Amino acid sequence: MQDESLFFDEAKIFVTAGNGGNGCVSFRREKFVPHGGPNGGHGGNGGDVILVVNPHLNTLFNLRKHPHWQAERGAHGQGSDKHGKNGADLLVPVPRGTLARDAETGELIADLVRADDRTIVARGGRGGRGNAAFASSTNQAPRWAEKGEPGEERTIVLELKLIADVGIIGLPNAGKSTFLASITAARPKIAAYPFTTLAPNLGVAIVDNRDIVLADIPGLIEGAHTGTGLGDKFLRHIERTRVLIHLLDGASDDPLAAFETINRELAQYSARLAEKPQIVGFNKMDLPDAQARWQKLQKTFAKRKIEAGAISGATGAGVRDLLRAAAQRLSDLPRETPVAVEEEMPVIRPAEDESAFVVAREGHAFRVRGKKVERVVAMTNFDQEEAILRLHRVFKGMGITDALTRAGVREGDKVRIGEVELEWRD
Ligand SMILES: Nc1nc2c(ncn2[C@@H]2O[C@H](COP(=O)(O)OP(=O)(O)O)[C@@H](O)[C@H]2O)c(=O)[nH]1
Ligand SMILES: [Mg+2]
Repeated sequence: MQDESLFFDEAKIFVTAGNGGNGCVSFRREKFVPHGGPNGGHGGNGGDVILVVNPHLNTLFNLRKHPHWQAERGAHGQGSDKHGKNGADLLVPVPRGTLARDAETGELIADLVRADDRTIVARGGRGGRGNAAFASSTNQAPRWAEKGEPGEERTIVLELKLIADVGIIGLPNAGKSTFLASITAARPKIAAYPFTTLAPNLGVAIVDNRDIVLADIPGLIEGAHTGTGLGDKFLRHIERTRVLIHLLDGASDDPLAAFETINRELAQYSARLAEKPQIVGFNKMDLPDAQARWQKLQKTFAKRKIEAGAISGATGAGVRDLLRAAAQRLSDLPRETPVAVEEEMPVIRPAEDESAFVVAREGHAFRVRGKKVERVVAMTNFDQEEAILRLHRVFKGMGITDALTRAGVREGDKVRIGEVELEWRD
């Protein structure tokens, strides 16, 4: 799908944390001791999947190419109290400015801004305990062990919001790309990718010993806020810039109308975009047409108290002054203006009651849902009779047996918990 690949600032990845290793059932074997004590070791914990900022990355392109990430599982426990090794965590590198959301719920998981920011997106399963852990005064030789807990699985949508100080906006042909190319020391790294022109290009300019990151934001046209020309994808990129340089094609028929068209799009997308400080760059002043129009428009901008400068991206005339003005605006802003995605208030959830559960009918069967009960079942080895007996005790203790009885469960009915289907016995 060509269409899809136009944007590498969005990626969907599938992450699977490592399963916990199984606990081991084993008994000591000593000379002259007929029944040694239990010595089955624990399984190792599964590795987590962790998103980590790598400041050298500019895009999510690699993640689109490699969407599947699976961390190592924990090793199984062994006899002689040998615990399984923990599975290694899996680090998934992402560029600065990556937002991660749960694909199912849309919940914001992380906003990775600084170099080395990291967040766990899928937790490895806990290792199952070996039978040594279950020895008690009433059962000195338990013949069961826990299975490892399954690692979390999740689908995650990543969005890249660029972190640029200055956004360069303007209608197509205003001269944005030329302007960025003329001022920036480094050519953007993403140039090698074939669809570069549709992605915001980043560049760094040095103004009075200060690095300013600029983004050329293409795709703004009339109707952009409704998605025309995929403009809404680009508007999103502007959210994090702090100052805008608004370029006008001085050689076009009506630069002022172009100016207003863009500002309308910004305002219709969000009030915050409309309020961002703007400096107008009246471009292509190397052309006589532009020079003639500037005479009139300069006064119009002055009257409206809009800061504007005449420039030529082609010759470089006026460009340093414009950058200096932008740098000035930046330093006028309060230092750490929060430019992140504040419209999403942090979601405060009441602490989840892990042992809560619900019983529901599922056709002729019953389904029990709950975090703890699902975990306990997933960690039960149904080949071990004593493990099943223990599960029954846990069900009783949690009130699940009573709840199922009240719900009308009968001998022989199917009871589903997580991935497991049990046949009910009294
Ligand atoms: N004469 C002149 N042409 C320019 C100037 N800046 C850009 N252009 C030309 O205008 C056209 C559009 O420029 P471009 O940078 O691609 O605009 P963008 O669509 O805003 O990125 C290209 O043909 C450029 O060569 C300038 O300062 N003077
Ligand atoms: Mg361009």
